[in-house]
Amino acid sequence: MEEKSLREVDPEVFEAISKEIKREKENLLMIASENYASRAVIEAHANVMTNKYAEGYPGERYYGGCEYVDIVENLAIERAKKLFNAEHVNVQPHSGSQANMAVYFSVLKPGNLIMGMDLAHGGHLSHGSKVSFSGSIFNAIFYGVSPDTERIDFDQVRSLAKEYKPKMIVAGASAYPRVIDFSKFKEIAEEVNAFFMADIAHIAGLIVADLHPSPVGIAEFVTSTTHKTLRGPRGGFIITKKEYAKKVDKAIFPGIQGGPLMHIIAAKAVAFKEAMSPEFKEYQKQVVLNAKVLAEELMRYGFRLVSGGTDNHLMLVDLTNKGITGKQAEEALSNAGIIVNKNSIPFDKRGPKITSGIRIGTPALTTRGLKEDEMRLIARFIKDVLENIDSDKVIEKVRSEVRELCKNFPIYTFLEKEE
Ligand code: DSN
Repeated sequence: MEEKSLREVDPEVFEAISKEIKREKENLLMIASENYASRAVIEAHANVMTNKYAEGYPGERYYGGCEYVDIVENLAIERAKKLFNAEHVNVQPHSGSQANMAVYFSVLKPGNLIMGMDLAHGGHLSHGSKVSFSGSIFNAIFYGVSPDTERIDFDQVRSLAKEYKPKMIVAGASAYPRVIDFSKFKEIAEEVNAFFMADIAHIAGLIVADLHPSPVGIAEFVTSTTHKTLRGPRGGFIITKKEYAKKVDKAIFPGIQGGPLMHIIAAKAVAFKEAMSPEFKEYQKQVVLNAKVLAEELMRYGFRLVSGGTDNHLMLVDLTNKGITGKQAEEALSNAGIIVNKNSIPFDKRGPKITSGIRIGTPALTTRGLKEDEMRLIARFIKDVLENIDSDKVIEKVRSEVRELCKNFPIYTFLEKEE
């Protein structure tokens, strides 16, 4: 076999990857669910374990030659168990949605009722939305936030649970800036004899650093991704109590997945190791502090934040009083080198393709080393752009300030020779 480099074999893909590296270096990545995986994590999943079929679990595979992939899967499992104080972990889900799918299939039957957080109030597609498998295979009802506090309305959670008796209650969100009270959810689940699943994809890193209460030991099932605040490779995992271990493992394989992605599992093992370090805890503290400072500065500039602030790594900005839509804001900020996503706000009058808000997160910028002073500067950039979205001059000025700031916080220097 000829061993040519990617650049030689496929210059188009090589160039797109090179441009993506440059984009990640030269912009302020503020999408709350994104991060910069470490060099070790990147190296761990760009390797020959992508070649290996390993259907089954360590020690019980359907293929020969699994001795080394067993090592990495066992490392990933043991590290995740230690990190989250878990009885059982499955590290094979290809994504957060597949982790959720496996949990549903492990104890529910098609047509059973699940109750999750309304997507329009910050929930997730895979928590019962009609347009996802979760809402087409299962039936779903939704709770949301209260209009006054914009925090989860537990009176509504309880009354819906009592009226409809869901088989499973799902907590977890992709656009909720406040602490989630998992114990309260569990209390309600017990009252109606429902399973309780907590999806911690967004806040897993905060949980590891004790900056958010953990649902492990409370919920029967905890699902997560590895690439958000946890800063690992793109993928998912499931934590469960011992009594559901077999059911969950079977639901993943052979239930919904075939061969696990062993190169990704190797990178998950590395990410879990990194998450055990004291530096990781310091990093998470800074993520939360940065979000707090950014939120305060934005409010000082007259932006309205959903629920009046943030407890975690993200905030939702309601742009109604600024007379612009989320779509306009996303585009203008992107032109200035600030990457966020338009996002519905609770009770949004606009549809999901336009929206009245944007979601902003601090995990990736904190990985780059940005701290409170830079958050104040970025709040000013955001204000300048959003108050002048039709001014190319203002956007160009902010764009050059963003470039300067990015230059002062280099990232992925080990990839420079690849560009
Ligand atoms: N799409 C992810 C997010 O941005 O939060 C959730 O899957």
